[in-house]
Amino acid sequence: MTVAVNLFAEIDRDLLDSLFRHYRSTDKTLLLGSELWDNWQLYATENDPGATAPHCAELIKRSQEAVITANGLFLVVRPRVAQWHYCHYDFSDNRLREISAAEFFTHKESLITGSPINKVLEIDFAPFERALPKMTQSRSIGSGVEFLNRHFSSRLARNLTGGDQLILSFLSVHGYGSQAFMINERITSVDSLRQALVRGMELLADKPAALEWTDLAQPLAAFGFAPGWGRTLGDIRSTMSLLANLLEAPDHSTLEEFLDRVPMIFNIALLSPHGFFGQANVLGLPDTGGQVVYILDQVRALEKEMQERLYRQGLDIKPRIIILTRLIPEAGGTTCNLPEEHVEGTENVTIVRIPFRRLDGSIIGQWISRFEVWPYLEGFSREAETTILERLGRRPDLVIGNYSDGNLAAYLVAQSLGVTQCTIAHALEKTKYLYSSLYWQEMEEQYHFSCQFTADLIAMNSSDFIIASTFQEIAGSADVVGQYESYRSFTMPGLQRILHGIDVFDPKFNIVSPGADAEIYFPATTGARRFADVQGEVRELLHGPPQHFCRGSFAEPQRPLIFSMARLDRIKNLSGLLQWYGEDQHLRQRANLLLIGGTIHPGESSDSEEQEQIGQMHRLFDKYQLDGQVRWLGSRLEKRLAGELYRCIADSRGIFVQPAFFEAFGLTVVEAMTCGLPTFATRYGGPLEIIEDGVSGFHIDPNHGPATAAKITAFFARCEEDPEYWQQLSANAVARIQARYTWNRYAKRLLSLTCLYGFWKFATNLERQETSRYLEMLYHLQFKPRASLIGGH
Ligand code: UDP
Ligand code: LCN
Repeated sequence: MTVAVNLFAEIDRDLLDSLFRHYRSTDKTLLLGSELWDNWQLYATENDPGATAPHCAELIKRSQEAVITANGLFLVVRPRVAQWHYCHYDFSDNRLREISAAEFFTHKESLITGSPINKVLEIDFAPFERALPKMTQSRSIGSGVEFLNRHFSSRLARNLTGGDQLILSFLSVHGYGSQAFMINERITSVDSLRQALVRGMELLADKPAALEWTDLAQPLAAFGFAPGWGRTLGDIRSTMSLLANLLEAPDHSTLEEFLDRVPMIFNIALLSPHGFFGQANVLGLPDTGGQVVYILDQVRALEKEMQERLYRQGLDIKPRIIILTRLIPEAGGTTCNLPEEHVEGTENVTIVRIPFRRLDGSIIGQWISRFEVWPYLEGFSREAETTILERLGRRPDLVIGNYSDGNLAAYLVAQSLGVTQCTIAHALEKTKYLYSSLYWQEMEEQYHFSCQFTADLIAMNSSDFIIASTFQEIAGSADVVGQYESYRSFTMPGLQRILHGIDVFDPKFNIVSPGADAEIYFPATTGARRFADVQGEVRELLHGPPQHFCRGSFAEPQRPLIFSMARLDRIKNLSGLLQWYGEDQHLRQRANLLLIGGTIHPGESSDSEEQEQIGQMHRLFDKYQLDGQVRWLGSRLEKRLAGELYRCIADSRGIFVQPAFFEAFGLTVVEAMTCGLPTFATRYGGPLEIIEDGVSGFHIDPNHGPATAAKITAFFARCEEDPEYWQQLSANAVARIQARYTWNRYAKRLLSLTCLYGFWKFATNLERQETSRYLEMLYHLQFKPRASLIGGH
């Protein structure tokens, strides 16, 4: 009996048969997990499911979907994180068997195409991965580099001579321009390296501790050492002793510590083409939110950490970072029409903007939705590559892609330059839109998912490592499918069938969580640090007379505030929150609602989804007569103002609500919690992991508005009885963020990962030549023809 059929072993066969027939009687051909569950509950109340009902309930809870045909039922079961089984039940002979993903897709596709398609492109990365080490435990997912270290270190240990030689070869490739690092030409063999280390450490043993590399460079060079071992005598000595230990007995923690000290990262290029990438006046514009905030905070933290590392390594090199984004000539009130901008608060970080061009070379003037950028990316990447080389005068040490478009561009640049590629998704659209792959053809005109999902597959499979903000982003939870996990296998009928797209057990996945800018976001209780200079402006925003950019004002301003801020995307569901509030009289009596997002004037928006949401917001204001209790600000806030706003809302004992149908990570959640606001956030996506429900905030279900409104009302009621309760939630929120979500920790980890993957790429040829040829075909034969169909270029 196969694994999947074992899943059914504890369930009475008659019960299964009768339940499956019940599903068939719904006359639906496709049932989602929630529909399977609801129908099971209905079935169980109307029938006597018998003693095996709990096992059956468990199975249905773990079922993702079912396809029903005249003769059979196909069930997809995910018994635990990242484990998938496809099963078929035959109504004619009651036979249950496990089938392949391909067989399941053939039948699923026929829901769209009318009859099973046998010949369609099947994409399968599994054959390329056979020789690669894979993790097996789901708790290891997202800690890829630790796994690789353990795996390869034991191989190094088993093969001592080869391992030593490898480390020597690795050291000999490091340098900057004509300057070699770590070792010079005097060290030519492992033996000479060992001897040099003994002599070096002997020399240092007698020297005064205050000496630095410059004082010791000459005698150490005579033994074969080049700069990079450390600035202070103490650091030089400990780096040498780490290497000596490593050569004696390789173990993963010594290896990790040593590699972290080798100077390898001087320049980084980041690619983030879509949206309005600027430092002011952009947040809240279409396609412009957390990714911009993330990257600007990230580069500040990375530059600081790179500077500190290089200083400690004893090198006087100034690290450089370039962010490549799109130049938008018609940039509204933003700076996105400037070809270059220095990033504030950094020494050497620059934003360089490159335009999108049509086939004839002419420049596109206006903003383009992130769903329409595909035909321009190849040209963009080519110009980006030339620019990077011109600016840096050498290849970057790392190329980081951001979001689907930036990751595809990073693939093109990193492949061409032969450098390490890191992928950061920020958000994968596939799980955001229901049926986005099955009904791709119907959505193609607006969303072009055929391009996006193919680009995602290319980037995921080409990158050397992937950074995710949370575990759930990779592999979800017991109940929810992970964003990357959803690319494991899926079908886009008539276009492609993905049998093995990405494996979440691949050690390339690493969780590195971002934070919130500590200069701007800090607890409301830290009185002396508060931005007193903008508090008047905050009061105006909250209680000032109506302005061109706002609707509503508070008739009872002393009430606490419920606050939410997001781009006006449908998925962000600000209008949902407005509706829950409008419908719940108890909540309306306890608190006012403040919403910040988009613009209140449809004519000022160029984005169709945003326009539709603006109309919806106004309709709800009118329907529930909310103008005295809700204030909606369609304005873009300067950063310090935003930080102080969160704190002022905390002063009023208010809360933050994140009502999205899905939120990949959720920087606003981190910002609000950092400022000490009790936060209610969607249970779909990152907030599920950021918040511990009932401890450092609350999870809400955006599909159950009335229940959410009741949960919020109950919170305010409890706070009224016990004012300490608000305080306790607030303190727990601050503590949670400080323990897990800070940029300082992020930068250290990202740079360590870059060093470690750099070493393993060198050591084991993880370059995957075969995969990269396969990816090239996918890019040229599948992605490009689809991209060329997008109009206007
Ligand atoms: N933001 C803002 N004004 C707005 C909407 C958003 O300043 O009208 C900021 C918000 O403070 C946060 C970011 O944009 O820093 C949104 O990030 P998040 O991860 O919450 O969502 P995203 O927009 O990336 O989906
Ligand atoms: C995109 C999103 O949708 C958010 O959930 C993230 O917080 C943001 O990017 C930054 O990664």
